[in-house]
Amino acid sequence: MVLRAVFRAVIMGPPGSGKGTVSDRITKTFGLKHLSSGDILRANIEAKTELGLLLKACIDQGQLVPDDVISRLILSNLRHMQDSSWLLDGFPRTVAQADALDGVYTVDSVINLNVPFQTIQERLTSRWVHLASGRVYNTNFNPPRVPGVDDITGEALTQRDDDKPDTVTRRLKAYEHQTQPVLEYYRSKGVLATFTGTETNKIWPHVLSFLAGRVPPPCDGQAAVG
Ligand code: G5P
Ligand code: MG
Repeated sequence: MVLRAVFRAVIMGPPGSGKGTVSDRITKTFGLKHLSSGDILRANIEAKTELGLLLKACIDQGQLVPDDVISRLILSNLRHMQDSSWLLDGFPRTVAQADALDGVYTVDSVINLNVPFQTIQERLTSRWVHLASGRVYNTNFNPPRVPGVDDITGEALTQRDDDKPDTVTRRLKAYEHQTQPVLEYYRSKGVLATFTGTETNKIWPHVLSFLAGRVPPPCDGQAAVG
């Protein structure tokens, strides 16, 4: 197989399936740049930008934001990463968004985390996040060293407004109706790789060996497979 200089990947899966958690392991191991649509939207809400104020209600209700808005936002961020390998988390999540991405970039691999819906609700009610960095904790799975405090910065952790049980149910519905068709889109292109399980630690070794044969080494040589 001929390795290209850059590798472009998408990570998909229902809310709470571990996209952020696995993305963190992938970026640390392979040196890919990570772009999370949810993190970008939450940063806009936190900074009270015009976009953030416009979209907050939609996100808090567990609905997807409009395709044209999110596609423009993500594609403009990707323009600054032209020469880097990247991993997109949370985008695309409709077929219209996948088409918008496909119009500009070829996606090499799509990692699909197939985690049962029953596993998810409990995970999200015990999730704590560091908003500025997107670092994710869980009081059962990967608790912070000090409760309520980010390990790296020492800043306060918060819970996401859209992690309330009713909102999680709406997010799962949106996933079922609007995002699952995107899996078929990528399956038909031959780039979909599905990893099924209920525990990230059991899924991760499979993702690791899948990517090990595909991701070219980073130019700065800082990250290593291990
Ligand atoms: P987001 O931010 O993209 P979701 O709903 O896709 O949000 P989410 O909630 O961020 O996904 P995740 O990243 O898949 O979940 O999961 P995670 O954070 O890594 O793990 C969840 C929790 O489980 C954490 O506490 C973690 O520590 C824990 N955990 C992980 N593995 C295990 C395990 O093995 N065991 C246990 N016990 N725990 C574990 O999107 C948010 C909103 O933004 C808008 C929408 O409104 C969306 O609802 N949005 C978009 N709208 C339109 N188009 C787009 N492209 C959009 N992107 C975002
Ligand atoms: Mg996430």
